Amino acid sequence: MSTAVAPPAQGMFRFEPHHRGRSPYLVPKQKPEIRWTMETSAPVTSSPTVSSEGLVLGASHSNKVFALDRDGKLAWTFATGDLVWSTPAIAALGTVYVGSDDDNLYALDGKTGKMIWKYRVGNCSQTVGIGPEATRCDVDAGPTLGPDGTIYTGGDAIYAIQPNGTLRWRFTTGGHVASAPAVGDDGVVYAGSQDNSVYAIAPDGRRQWEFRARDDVESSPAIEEDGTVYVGSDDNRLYALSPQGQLIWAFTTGDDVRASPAIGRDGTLYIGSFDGLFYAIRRDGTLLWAFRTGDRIFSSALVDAAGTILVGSQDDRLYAIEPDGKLRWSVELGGDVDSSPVLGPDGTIYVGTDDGKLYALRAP
Ligand SMILES: [Ca+2]
Ligand SMILES: [Ca+2]
Ligand SMILES: [Ca+2]
Repeated sequence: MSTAVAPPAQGMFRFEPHHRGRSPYLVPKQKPEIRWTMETSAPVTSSPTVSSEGLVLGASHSNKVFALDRDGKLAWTFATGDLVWSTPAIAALGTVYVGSDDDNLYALDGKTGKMIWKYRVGNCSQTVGIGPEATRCDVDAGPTLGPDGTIYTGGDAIYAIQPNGTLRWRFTTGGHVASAPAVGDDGVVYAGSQDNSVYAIAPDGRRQWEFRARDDVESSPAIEEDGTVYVGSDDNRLYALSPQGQLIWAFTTGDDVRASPAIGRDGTLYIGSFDGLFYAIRRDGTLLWAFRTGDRIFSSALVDAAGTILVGSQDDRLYAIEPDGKLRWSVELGGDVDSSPVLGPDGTIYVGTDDGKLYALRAP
């Protein structure tokens, strides 16, 4: 099966389909100051996305998706029918894709925020609110934009949706999928599920392999240049899996690993755990260093162009950590920093917190 290659997407969760978490920009040397905040009145767990024109897209548990210019001026908002955990993705031509706990994947016009289409994921009898049936079809994974523009997300299964809003394939899982699918150069799609498995799915939607962890896999996989797949699990481990689905190694932390790994340009893996530690792990699975934060880490790290790491913690801080594991600076924000930080071209950091705010931070 040949795959057409379109211009790369402008942004998405973990930045690109391999999910390596690498930013082409630099984390500020100096401790940054708050430039502006956007008050959303509900926790911001979703990660911001910056368009190539500098538009900042965010979403929150206020049910809303919003776009701000680089000065924090609101360009548009779009209301969904329930909480938004999903991170907005922006395609090459500017269409914004985002999921909601109302069980829809939305395509929005990036300039106006107007809805182009919505796709109902699954057929849950209760779409909004709390309880197993209300959350089973939540669209909180990614979405991830593949090299040919296909949109991958999760819900009651793993979904591949065409850019025109029609289904390409649906892959059945035994549990909810909160893990944002990663897409390899060969078009193979990898995602985890609350059924404890990691799945590899061929471009035609058929199963290639399944790897069983010992607990939920909510972490989103990352794919290295050599095809190795790295993913965390609630069984406290970070797994390294071969492209054929064989276990290469497992690194054990002290608690759930819900964050997604970042892969440095030298192959070093960076990931936090609910044990409060942030780990740098060599590609052979041995510990390089660990950095202690004051609470659980849900936020997925960013690696900048020079190897500096940026990550949030539920101790309400955003940390910049040097490649050798030493603290560069940390900033206290107003609540758990579960959102994954992103960098703009000018070094501005965007991140959301549980206090309901989206922050723009910049060195003085
Ligand atoms: Ca729902
Ligand atoms: Ca656990
Ligand atoms: Ca906290």
